[in-house]
Amino acid sequence: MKLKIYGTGASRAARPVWAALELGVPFEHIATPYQGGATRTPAFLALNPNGHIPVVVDERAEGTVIVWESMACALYIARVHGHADGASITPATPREEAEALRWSFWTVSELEKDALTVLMHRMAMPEDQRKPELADQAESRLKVPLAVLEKHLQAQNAKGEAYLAANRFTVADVCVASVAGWIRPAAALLAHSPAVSAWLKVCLDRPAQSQARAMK
Ligand SMILES: N[C@@H](CCC(=O)N[C@@H](CS)C(=O)NCC(=O)O)C(=O)O
Repeated sequence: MKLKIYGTGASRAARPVWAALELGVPFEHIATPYQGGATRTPAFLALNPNGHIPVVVDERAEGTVIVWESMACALYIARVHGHADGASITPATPREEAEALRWSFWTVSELEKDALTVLMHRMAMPEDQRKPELADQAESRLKVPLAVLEKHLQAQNAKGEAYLAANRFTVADVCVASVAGWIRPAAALLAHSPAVSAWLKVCLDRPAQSQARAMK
């Protein structure tokens, strides 16, 4: 198959997989766990010298394209394998493109680190290794970006648009919701952002999201 996605569902690889599933693009999933050395083999490091998943490999007539960085992978799949028809997750106008780019970059710079701390220290790590004080500090910092996201979604809702970039689910929502979902263990924090909470639930309830997360 011409499009391959390396990774596992319980990782950042869920982002490009989610995008591909939303588009109905055929792809081969190369199951690659992030633990146990699979991302440190010479063959894998030739694909991504950082030794991280996900990696997207796209065999094209003009040559092989390799993409790493999960947000870039999801945006690439939407742009190159989707159709800018105003119906799919692919941005269809310059404004939608700008929203997808800015919210994806914003997510990795403003949200991801603290969201991951919340996930790890409230839920994912074994209880005896969690440090609740780290989660408390992360939640306190997250109030600032969550207020920014809340304000944007409120403005979108006031315009009759239910999603980040348009009045339809786009790759912008894939990129942001896949990280914002990590904050769900901080229910009290999310309760202060009703538009974010409602939007997040709608995004994460999409069948392609659970399908992506369930991939080995
Ligand atoms: N900024 C990168 C981070 C990738 C990353 O850290 N992936 C983790 C899994 S979620 C990984 O591969 N860890 C294995 C390792 O670092 O050895 C991205 O968004 O793709």
